[in-house]
Amino acid sequence: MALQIDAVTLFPQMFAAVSECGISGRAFARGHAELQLWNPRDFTADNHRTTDDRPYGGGPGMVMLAEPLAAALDAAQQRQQQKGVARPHRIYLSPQGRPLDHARVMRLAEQPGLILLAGRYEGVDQRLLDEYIDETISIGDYVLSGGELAAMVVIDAIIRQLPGVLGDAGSAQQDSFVNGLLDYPHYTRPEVYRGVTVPSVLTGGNHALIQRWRLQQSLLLTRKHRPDLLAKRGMSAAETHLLAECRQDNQPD
Ligand code: 9WO
Repeated sequence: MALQIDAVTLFPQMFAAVSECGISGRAFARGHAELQLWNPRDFTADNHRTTDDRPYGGGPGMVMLAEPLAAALDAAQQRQQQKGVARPHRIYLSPQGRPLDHARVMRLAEQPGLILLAGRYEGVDQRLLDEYIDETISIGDYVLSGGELAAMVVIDAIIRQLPGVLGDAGSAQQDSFVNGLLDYPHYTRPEVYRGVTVPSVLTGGNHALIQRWRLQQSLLLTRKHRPDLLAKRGMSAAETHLLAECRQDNQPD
């Protein structure tokens, strides 16, 4: 059964980036997932189609009204139920959420249905969040202009994990992040580009050596840029040896 995704957003046009392009676009076209967008502006009752108001307690900016969001979320939930999803998992995108990582992506990919709420302005009335949201997710420690780009990041990351979306080659290549390390560097033709030659091990044809070099590069890059990942994951004796044997020069950025 196709993964059912609904997103509530003031800017549904933005989601064309994920629904029409690349691997995710193809996955939607082939029916691995279905995306329905809901604009809270279409669920307003007043002539001005108001979706925001000033914050109680004062301060700068505006807060999204609970009522139009509730009506849009109810419509989304109704559609999910028509598609056979009794209890869709409801996610709000916010810097205040739990950080997104590979493990969380894999658990979300097991859900039959997801409803994503993308906020704008300075945020959403807390009572709406308390009533509707199962989980708040952050894609990183920075503020965006709204939750839409974060929602698209979540959608893209999940769709790549659905069975059949990536070919066999793609699935195998993914093992790189599955093993908890950063990816190794990639090279393609020409063998000499502006005087810089591809590392000779990659053109030497010894596949055991190539595998060993790639793991070594992954370990070096992970130690340099993401020591937190190495600490969390630990290293085998063989990996420790691989790291110890390379010299300080000739290392990736
Ligand atoms: C706006 C703002 C303006 C002045 C002072 C403080 C402020 N905070 C915010 C703010 O957090 N706005 C958010 C915009 C409200 C919820 C939706 N928006 C959002 C989501 N921005 N960034 C995200 C987000 C989501 C997931 N992961 C990283 C960032």
